[in-house]
Amino acid sequence: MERYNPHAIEKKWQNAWEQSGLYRFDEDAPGEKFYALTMFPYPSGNLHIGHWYANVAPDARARWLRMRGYNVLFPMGFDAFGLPAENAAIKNRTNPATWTYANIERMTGQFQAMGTMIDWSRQFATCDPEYYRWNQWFFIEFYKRGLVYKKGGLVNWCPKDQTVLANEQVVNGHCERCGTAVEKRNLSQWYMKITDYAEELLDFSGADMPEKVKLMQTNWIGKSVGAEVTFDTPAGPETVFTTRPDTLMGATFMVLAPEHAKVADLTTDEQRAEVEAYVAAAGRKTDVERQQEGEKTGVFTGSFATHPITGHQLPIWVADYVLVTYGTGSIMAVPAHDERDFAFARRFGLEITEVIRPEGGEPMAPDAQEAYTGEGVIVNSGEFDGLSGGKASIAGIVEQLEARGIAKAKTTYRLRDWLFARQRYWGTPIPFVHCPEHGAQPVPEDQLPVRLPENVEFTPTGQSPLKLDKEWMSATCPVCGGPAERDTDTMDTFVDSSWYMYRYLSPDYHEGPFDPAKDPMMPVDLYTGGIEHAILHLLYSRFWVKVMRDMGLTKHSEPFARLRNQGMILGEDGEKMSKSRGNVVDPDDLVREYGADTVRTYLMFIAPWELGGPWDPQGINGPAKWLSRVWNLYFEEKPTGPAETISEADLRFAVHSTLKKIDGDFERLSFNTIVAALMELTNTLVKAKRAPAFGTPAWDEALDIFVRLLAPVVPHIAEEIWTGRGQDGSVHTAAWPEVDEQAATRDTVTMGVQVSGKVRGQVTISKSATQEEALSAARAVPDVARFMEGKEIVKEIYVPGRIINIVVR
Ligand code: ANZ
Repeated sequence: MERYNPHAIEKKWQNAWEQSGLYRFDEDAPGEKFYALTMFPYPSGNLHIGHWYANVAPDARARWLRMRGYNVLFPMGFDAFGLPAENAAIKNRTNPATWTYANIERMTGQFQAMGTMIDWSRQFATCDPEYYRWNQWFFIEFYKRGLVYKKGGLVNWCPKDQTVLANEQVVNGHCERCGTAVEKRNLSQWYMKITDYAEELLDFSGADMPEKVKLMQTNWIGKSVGAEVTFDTPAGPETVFTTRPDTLMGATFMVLAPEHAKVADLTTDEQRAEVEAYVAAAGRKTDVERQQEGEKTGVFTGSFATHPITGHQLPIWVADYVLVTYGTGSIMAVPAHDERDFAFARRFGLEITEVIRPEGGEPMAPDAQEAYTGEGVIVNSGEFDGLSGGKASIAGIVEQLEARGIAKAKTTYRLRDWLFARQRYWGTPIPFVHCPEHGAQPVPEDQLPVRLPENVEFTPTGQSPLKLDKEWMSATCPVCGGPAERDTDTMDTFVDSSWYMYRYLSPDYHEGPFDPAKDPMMPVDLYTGGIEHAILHLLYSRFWVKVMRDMGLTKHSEPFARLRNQGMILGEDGEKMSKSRGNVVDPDDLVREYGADTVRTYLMFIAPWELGGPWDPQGINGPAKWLSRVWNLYFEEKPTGPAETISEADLRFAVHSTLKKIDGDFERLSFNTIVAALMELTNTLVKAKRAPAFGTPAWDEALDIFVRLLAPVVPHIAEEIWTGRGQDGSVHTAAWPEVDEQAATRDTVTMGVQVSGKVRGQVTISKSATQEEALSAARAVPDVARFMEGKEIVKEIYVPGRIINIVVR
């Protein structure tokens, strides 16, 4: 008999599957459709262990569904635009396209070595002109719908990447990609009006996503319900946004953001030098510095605002704790009930007026150390006194203020419009031309795609590299036919992943981004990937699909019906794998040493899939040995050794209860327990070879079922066993076995018996045993009896199916 040698079988089967088109998806094939998708990788050049971890388990699950009769689409592509390609190309003096396509080829080979059931006939890269042409088409369609606009203003600028960034790409004031502190620049930029969909994006009823992901998106959208209140100022009426209109009578001063348009007008001559210095200093600070909880800073403008109810004169200050990008960029400060205002008032000796008092509480002490932010009764507020105040009761207050024309109900969102343009080379060119006569005009559809020029110097300068290709830049105005200039910005690369799930449905379709006849394949039934995409990618793609729906392109409102996140495989040291830490595990090396099936098994077994965990270099030996045992089970002569007592019923119980468990585990995406169950069943089968069950119909059934159970997890060895047994076709198109419920259940249960908390023996009892039956059977177990000898029983605990504990003294 030959020993298990993965290298002799894996390549062979991969080639055979490829040749027979085994994994080609055919929408006309029978079976309920199922669209399983794993987030596509960036073509960095190498599939690392994290890619394997992310792909292997969903691949196994897609295979399981297919064997259960679903018609499964499981495609893959490459998210190919972006800065790394550009940076690598600069470093290696090549073109980003050359670098990217070479990487794609290499990584496709690595995916194939994994033995996945990916349908490669549908593969595309987002840098293919046939793909990005539809980004351009969408951009123009969105523009026609009023969802794309160009606007000047302060934007986030990464000085290292030399490009603007969307708010979503700024993490705690730093560039999400390179970690450089982000600056603000005043630039005119293209935006996408995602804020039109803010409210709908808060509705997750059509998207089953982990709570954490929903929460992160909800916080990012940041809905605040409150009111707008207008104050008169010497520079005209100024409206503030407040979530606490119930505290209006406690407003004792007003604060403007340093960038607020009225600052210059409101600043008196005496205050001008101080205010200008402050505004300039604030402009030099990064957002991180401004958001830091330090001592509050600010300056008085010299002007006053008029309180809309009392007519009191409130001093107007400028302070950088007020953000120009939120609400109206100005606030009414209520120091008694807002912590930031309180700190500010204490620092600058401003008035503090209590207007909310806890039910039955004492008045706020003059030397109070903090603001009171809770609920209570309104005080010091004239006609409003005695009403309840606090976040919960603002609706009633707003109504009253509205009736008196003082406030207007207002809902504000933290979400900003999506800054869409980048001043870099490797992205989709914005399909607009600028005509001196007719301004910005979309490129006519029949001229799409506007292709990236190939020979440009793309070292970042802060200006788009496309500006350097004068020939490329010259165009004609679609309105007057006169000379015009192409827009030289490229799109944010998040556009590419916003609708790619539709492209897989008809990757060669030329009449539109996808063939509308394939729309019923959507939404993706199960989308899997990393939690790092919880906000940007998911929010953008959810937005995109809602617009597609409103355009009449799709019937769906959500791209992903169900989302699940895998965890991360860390280095042996528990740290994130990285070249600089020297803790990177290379899957290619592992495949060379152990074969893909072993690596697949280990990655499914190593940890609960959604948690991940540290790599254990010893751990892979277990799966390697297991597969050898599996191999021997089928291909080795009947072994000699002490006889076992496994009966036909025992064997059928083991097989069918395992099958049932595995079905449940696949359903719940509990992959490590699937491998554990397969290993346990292997032990039983190996023993059964030396037991009365051997050679019976139950034995044949066991071997026939077991090879099918192996197929999703270890596709190569399963295929080899399948053919080795002389079975027809491929195991991967074989039917998944049906659970025989009767065989899968047993009315007995084997439980450990504890004496004073330590397990001393085992007892097999009827599941319907009474407490007394269970305990007397337990006491009769010889090892248990031994530990009870000469002792007094103080307590006996029996939890059916779980615990038997006899406490002695
Ligand atoms: C008066 C007030 C009284 C407020 C009080 C709070 C408590 P969220 O919940 O995050 O939406 N605010 C408004 N615009 C701001 C800006 N541009 N920069 C900094 N702060 C701003 O916060 C809304 C509250 O944050 C608003 O309600 C306003 O202060 C402040 F006892 O108005 B409040």
